[in-house]
Amino acid sequence: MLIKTPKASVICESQVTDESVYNQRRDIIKSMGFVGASALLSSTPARASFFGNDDAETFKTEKLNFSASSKKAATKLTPEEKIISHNNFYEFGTGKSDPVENAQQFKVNPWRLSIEGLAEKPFTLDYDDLFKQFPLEERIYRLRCVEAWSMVVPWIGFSLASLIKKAKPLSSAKYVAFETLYDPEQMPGQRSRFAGGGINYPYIEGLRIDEAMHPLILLSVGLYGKTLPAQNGAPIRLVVPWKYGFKSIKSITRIRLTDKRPPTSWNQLAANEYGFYANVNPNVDHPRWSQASERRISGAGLFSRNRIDTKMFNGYEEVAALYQGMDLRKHF
Ligand SMILES: Nc1nc2c(c(=O)[nH]1)N[C@H]1C(S)=C(S)[C@@H](COP(=O)(O)O)O[C@H]1N2
Ligand SMILES: [Mo]
Repeated sequence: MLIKTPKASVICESQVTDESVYNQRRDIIKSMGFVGASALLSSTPARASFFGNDDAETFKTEKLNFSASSKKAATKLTPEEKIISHNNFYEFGTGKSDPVENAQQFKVNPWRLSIEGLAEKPFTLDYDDLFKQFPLEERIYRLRCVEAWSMVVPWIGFSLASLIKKAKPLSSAKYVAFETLYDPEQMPGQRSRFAGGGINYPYIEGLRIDEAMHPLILLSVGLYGKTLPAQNGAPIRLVVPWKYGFKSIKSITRIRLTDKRPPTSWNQLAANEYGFYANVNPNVDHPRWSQASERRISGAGLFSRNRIDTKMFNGYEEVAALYQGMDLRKHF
């Protein structure tokens, strides 16, 4: 009998998560400054890159022109080096530091994002359009992962509603389905069930159309004044601030208006753990852990007390009307 064993590099990707290694990387990033830090990390010999092509050009971010939002941040921003080095992006590995290490040769230009389905005027955006078709603004939003950590991020982007409106949805459009790039050549997590955490790729997500039209939702093309780093979902990703992080799908290629509720990746993987709605809700626990509090990832040390209470809808109460009359324990 042939027993398949995963490649050694795959095993260590998911195992090396202990704090000393984590801290060591933080120090490297600090000493390098942000630019070039990830390039260094991806060629660190202790951890073989999935790509093994260290001569290839590494991912670069560029300055963006945008208008700042009028609202000031109520909380301190999460430092940039944390936002770009503690990620979930299973296409590049299931460990928190896998994306920063494995995504540095990700090619995002040329890119095509289509908006299609039940619309009068479906259209496609190419890479340059992503930054030009709609005015860019900065919005400081909290991102709360279902794993009970959170960050405060200065995102840059435009509202999803403006993109959907431009396509002129038909009245039969009840839901919006989203899809991430499918490219196993570039995304090692898509090459095997093991490497990609069991998700059936491409990663997919969905929203009800009235949720999708809420002005809070951002299609983000940047953070901290620059285009998105690869590990944060370059060149364009969703940010739905009142829902758990897994709704905020990265590196989107397709947005489809539909009359049926679309399947979603995490719900397909474990329906009892990840619902379609995924609203941040301290009163509905994940079956394996509590959602009542969260660890705010901040500039403070790993051992500092930065656990805070989780707020309903992640604090964005203005969306409550969308769910009036719904049992949010049933529709979690
Ligand atoms: N395509 C894709 N999008 C994704 C994910 C993923 O694995 N693949 N992970 C999600 C999860 S679980 C979280 S918490 C956020 C993390 O976003 P960040 O890395 O920018 O903080 O991305 C979400 N979007
Ligand atoms: Mo998450």
